[in-house]
Amino acid sequence: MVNFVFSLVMSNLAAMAMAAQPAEGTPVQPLGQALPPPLRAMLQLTPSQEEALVAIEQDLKKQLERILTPEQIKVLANARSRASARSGNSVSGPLPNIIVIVADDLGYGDIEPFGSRLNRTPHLASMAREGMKLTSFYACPVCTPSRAQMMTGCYAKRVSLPQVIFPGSATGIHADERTLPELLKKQGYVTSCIGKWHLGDQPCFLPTSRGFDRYFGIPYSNDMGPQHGASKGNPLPLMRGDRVIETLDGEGQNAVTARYTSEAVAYIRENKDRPFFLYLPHTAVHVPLHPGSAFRGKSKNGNYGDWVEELDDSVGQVLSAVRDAGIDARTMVLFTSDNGAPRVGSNAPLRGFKASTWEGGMRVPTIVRWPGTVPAGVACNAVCGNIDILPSCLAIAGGAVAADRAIDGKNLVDLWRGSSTASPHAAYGCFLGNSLQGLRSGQWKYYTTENWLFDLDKDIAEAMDVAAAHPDVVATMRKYAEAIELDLGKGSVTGPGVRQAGRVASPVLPRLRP
Ligand SMILES: [Ca+2]
Repeated sequence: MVNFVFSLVMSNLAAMAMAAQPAEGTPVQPLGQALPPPLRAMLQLTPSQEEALVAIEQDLKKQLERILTPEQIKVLANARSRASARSGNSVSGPLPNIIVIVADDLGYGDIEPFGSRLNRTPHLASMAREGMKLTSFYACPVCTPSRAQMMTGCYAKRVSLPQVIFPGSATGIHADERTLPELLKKQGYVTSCIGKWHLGDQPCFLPTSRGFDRYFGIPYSNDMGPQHGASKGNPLPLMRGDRVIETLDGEGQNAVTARYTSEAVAYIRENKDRPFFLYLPHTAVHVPLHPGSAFRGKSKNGNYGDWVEELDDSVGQVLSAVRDAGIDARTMVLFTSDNGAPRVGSNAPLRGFKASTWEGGMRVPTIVRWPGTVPAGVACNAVCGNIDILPSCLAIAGGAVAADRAIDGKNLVDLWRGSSTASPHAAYGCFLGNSLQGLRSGQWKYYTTENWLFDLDKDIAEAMDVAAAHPDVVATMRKYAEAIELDLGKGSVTGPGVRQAGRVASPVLPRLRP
């Protein structure tokens, strides 16, 4: 045991070297924190063991500073950084913070860095200049399955959440799934969900029952008022934790983006000194449209543009909070949307709208920003999607996906670093509900039922079927589709790789009055 602990401590000598000689602007690791949180979590140390380890670390650090020159300490620190990079683990020093911002129903062509000239989004434009645009990033055609994919790292069909769920639904993420916040907590993160959850409103399915320390927001879409009946809108429950704290009417909804943003900024300030995961799925810009009063009537694109511009302002406030907290270089921020826009928005230059597997239904504007790690001002066209968020975030937190179950997502960190431009997916499945309607592989998009093939490099708008000219590509795409359907089943058939959703026997509607 002594040798084991000693080897663990020795393996982090270089980390202590970094603490002894921090690079300019690098926060000094507190003594006793030299063991990375993943190792600390694995060891499950008792308080007295922690104390003893701290003493050993302090002693070793002193000896290190006595024996080695400052130059040698720098060499050690650099060697550790290189080792981290080789292992795909971005951790060198404190674990990076992770912020995932998700817009609701925002289209590919709705923001400046993806071509909008209608909506003013200077903060997202700036985020793209400081980071990487992911130009072939896929969500799902609708809300719930997209969120299931982000939280589980699996195709929604695999975890049996392929359809939109409604207030009082009996289903949610199964307790046996390992959600992204649960996995990050094991790595030592604190976790918060602020915004639209849409993965079940029963107590056992709420964010605080699925890995988040905190929750604040409207638990489903903003058109699901009582209870998705004729009024199709208000009132809506605003929750904190597992309780309804307010009932929102139209005015209440107008203020919701600003309130989410204030909560997010406060959370960043409060947790800047420890690794945190902030998941910020906005209610904006899903219909009915509720821009805040400061933005109403200000855009050139009606209420929709007003709300897009408020969303952009919110991103700006979050990034400012990160900068002001001095954690810019150790905070990865990902911005994306949960599906393409309906007709009120723009998916230009893509074909189709929300609720379809045309590119416009599920290819979404996505930006990753992490100064010093993600190169600035570049675009990556490798095929990837929101099933990859879980493995990628876990990788930068020093963890790895569970080996005891199928996880469809892949680690995108090499793409994000710019050290690779190759998609980790031979083929990415495009599902509508339980049906595998299409596949994206490299430049090709293939539709399984119609036998249509589009060359997206030449025809991003999917206007010309070229299947007849490329029988070899069609044959390969069919093989990919067969492999997925062998695993997950064809259409409504449940394949061997499908796992059950969580289900309660007697669901209840959330009480609208607190
Ligand atoms: Ca949506």
